[in-house]
Amino acid sequence: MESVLEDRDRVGVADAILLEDFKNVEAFCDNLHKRYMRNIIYTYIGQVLVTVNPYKDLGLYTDAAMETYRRANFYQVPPSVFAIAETAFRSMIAENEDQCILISGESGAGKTEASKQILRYVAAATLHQHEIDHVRDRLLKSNPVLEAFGNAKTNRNDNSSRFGKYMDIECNFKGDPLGGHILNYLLEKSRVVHQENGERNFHVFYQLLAGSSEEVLAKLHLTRDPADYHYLRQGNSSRLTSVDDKSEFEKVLTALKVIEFGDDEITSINNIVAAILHMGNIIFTANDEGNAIINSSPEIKHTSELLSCSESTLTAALTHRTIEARDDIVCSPLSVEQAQHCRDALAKSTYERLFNWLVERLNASLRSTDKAKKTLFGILDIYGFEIFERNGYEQFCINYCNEKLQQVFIELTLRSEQEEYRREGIVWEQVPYFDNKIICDLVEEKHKGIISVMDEECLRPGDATDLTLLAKLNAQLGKHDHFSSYETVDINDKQKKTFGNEEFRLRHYAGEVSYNIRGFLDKNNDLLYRDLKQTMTESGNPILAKVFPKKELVAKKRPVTAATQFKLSLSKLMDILMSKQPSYIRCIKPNEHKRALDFNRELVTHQVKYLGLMENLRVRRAGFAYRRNYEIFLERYKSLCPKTWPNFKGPAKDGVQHLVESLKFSADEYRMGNTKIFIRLPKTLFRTEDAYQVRKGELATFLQARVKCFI
Ligand code: AD9
Ligand code: MG
Repeated sequence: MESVLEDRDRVGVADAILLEDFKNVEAFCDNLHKRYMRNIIYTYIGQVLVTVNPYKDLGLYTDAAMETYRRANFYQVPPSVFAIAETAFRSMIAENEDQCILISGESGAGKTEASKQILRYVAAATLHQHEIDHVRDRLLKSNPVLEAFGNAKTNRNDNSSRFGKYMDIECNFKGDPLGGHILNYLLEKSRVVHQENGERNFHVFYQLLAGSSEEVLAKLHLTRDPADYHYLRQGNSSRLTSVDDKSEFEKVLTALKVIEFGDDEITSINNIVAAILHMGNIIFTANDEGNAIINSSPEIKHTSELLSCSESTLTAALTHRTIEARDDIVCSPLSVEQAQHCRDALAKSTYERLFNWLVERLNASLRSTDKAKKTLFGILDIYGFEIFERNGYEQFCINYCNEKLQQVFIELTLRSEQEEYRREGIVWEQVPYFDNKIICDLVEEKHKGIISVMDEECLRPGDATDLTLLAKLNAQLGKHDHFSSYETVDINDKQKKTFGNEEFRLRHYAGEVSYNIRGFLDKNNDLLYRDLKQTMTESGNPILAKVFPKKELVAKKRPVTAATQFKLSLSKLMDILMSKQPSYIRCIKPNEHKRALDFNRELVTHQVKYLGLMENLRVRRAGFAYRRNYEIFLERYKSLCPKTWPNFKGPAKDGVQHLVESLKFSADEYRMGNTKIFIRLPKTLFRTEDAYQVRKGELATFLQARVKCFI
């Protein structure tokens, strides 16, 4: 039975394409609402899956539930992430084509949860064999490890991804996983040293304190209480009701064991994490000359011990800066403020490099030794669009990334729709839609975009500051439709008073965001003084020695800025995504309170609009709402026409032709494509479906009567 057609009065339509009033955002949201209140969180727009975060466990992801989707036809089972996974998986095997699942939506909408279920589904897809089970376990266990180090509580989401992740599962021709590869994007490392009120540092810090044995804790010179650490207490939110740090840490340790991390590796990791906590507690005071000195001797002692470097070298590197000028080497003392900045830079850089090392280490353990040809099944789960009270450099990068993904969505959905019409030989009507390329260009265009202006200002010797950067942005981009700031807005504009004078505002596809310019230059420069680098290259901790290679010290070229690096890695990601067969999951957040069964109409409508779901729907409906392969259509409705019942011998297309004639479809109601029938309006389909239901009832009564005759 075609599940998308069932119970439309009670639970709405499972595919929004069947909505009578498909241009109306109200009708679309009504449908989502109706379903959501009955715990149905999934709805399709054609092949695109829309999900609304239920904020409670609905028992949807049991092994039994997974089994119902195995080899099931997309339209014959209720909408689900599993159906998306199944369809992509089947098409990977049948067509030998690389796939990718793109999951988008704002922070807290449910992307990471969806990505985990997809991974589970794909990893569990085939029979058990020792070698394959091994790969499967490692793929699944990479998640808790990366989440511990890369996720944190924000004011939007208690388990917010603070890095972008693209994972390829490498499969053989049968779909068995042979290996995997993870690409990670821009970790929000500023969180290591600072958290806004109500937020936390990365989970692993709290987990280490809550979950380590007394013995380990003593070795790391740590206490149990997060409030003892400057890097953990700034958000005033170190305990979470929704997360048990202790049991999460156990899961992480188990996962590390499954991935075959050695005890020595785990000790090295713990030492680095603990060292960062001690580092945050190092206090600088000014000596008589106003230069920074370190008074807190236990902290520097523990830090250097755990980083396996010399205490005196680390002390010197945190309080001095050596500059090589021509043939001269000048060592100058730092002020207290500079030294604090240096300390934070070291903490951030050390953590970021540890994270990158972890990803590399996971990749090494996921690397396939099998020489067989592999097809790739990719899953993209990246940080969602963010608007906070105060938005900084990180939000700028995250939102830019979301603009790029929206581009891919527009390009691929419209393109594939056009291609389908062309393939089927059906005339296509153009649908207008908002193309956000203009915003991507504003950010990334060479020589003109925000990133270029920022890089220029970073390279300018002398007196460049965040405020000179803002002035330059105003001068160069002030006239752009999607850029504004206090300076560029007309004095008579009522909006003017809503601008802070250290902000610029971007009109994103998802809404307006004001970014505070403070910290932009520094974060973009992302420099670590040479003295600190040198200290770290001498570390006896094997991970640190690896991630701070000596060759970095002799590199003459200035490293590329953080934003340019991010731009380059996103551009590579776009190429990866474009080269694969995409499937989409669009996640919607129903309310701001992480509450179940709370459907905020305004909030949902806003997301539906900016995600471009209405355009998506219009494009799908531009000509024909419903399309189905001739074989499937005929199989379902063959009982409605004497010529096709009980079986039609001949091409399915001819059978369908008889069927539509018998059902008296008018010429305008449908088109016969090369492999599919296209039906213009849902009501035609519903009429057919109703006739089918009646006929099915008749048949059932008839059969029952017949059975009775024989008893
Ligand atoms: V962010 O951009 O990384 O900040 P995500 O990834 O979109 O965000 P996430 O998947 O982490 O959001 O979901 C947030 C929370 O919503 C989860 O921690 C769950 O508590 C809850 N959630 C999300 N999806 C589901 C679901 N399908 N079933 C039950 C869910 N709970
Ligand atoms: Mg996430």
